[in-house]
Amino acid sequence: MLKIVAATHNTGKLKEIKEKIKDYPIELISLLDYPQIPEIEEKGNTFYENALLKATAVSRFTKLPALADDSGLEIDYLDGKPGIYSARWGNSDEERIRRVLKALERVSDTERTARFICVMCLVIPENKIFSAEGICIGYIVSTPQGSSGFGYDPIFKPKGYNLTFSQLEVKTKNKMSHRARALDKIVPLIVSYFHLA
Ligand code: ITT
Repeated sequence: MLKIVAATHNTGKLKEIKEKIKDYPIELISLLDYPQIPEIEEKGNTFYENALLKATAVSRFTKLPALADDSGLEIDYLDGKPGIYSARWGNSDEERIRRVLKALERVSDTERTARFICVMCLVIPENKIFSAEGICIGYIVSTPQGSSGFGYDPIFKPKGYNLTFSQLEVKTKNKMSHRARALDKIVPLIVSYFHLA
């Protein structure tokens, strides 16, 4: 059994990652199992830099392969904001959503285009780094809809669906979300490197 630490406290991300690796002999633990790990400052300028920072810090601390996810929402009308600042856009999901909707008040449907980006990075201590990016395009609705998922899910409709991430079935989001796409690239690299299949 391969033990990997997910370098995250975000239970929404964890669920989605677990679902994608469930058929492999991987035990996924997370920062919730290491309350003593100091807060990692996300001081990078890109999703990749922040994912690498998180995975490197956690692999050093735990001496285990560490998988980090840095992700966020880029809104065209806001010149790509909140982007890498998506988690810091407010103190709770509700506050972050309110701030986005306020910034898009009276903005027409055609100008509400956005994309979710996810960069996943696996650091194997003193050995190797794997990374992968996934993007999901769509637009921001004007009122939150649905109750599943996490973060900005209630206000994001992926292109080609007339439902928000929060209204879609969990398994549908996990087929085409930014995170699903990044995982679909990085999981085979992990499986092959550790001979898991
Ligand atoms: P960790 O750093 O502990 O992994 P975090 O929530 O702080 O958790 P990020 O720094 O990567 O994660 O910030 C990502 C932000 O983008 C955060 O506010 C998420 O809620 C949001 N986000 C990322 N993926 C999302 C998704 O699939 N659905 C909704 N919101 C998402």
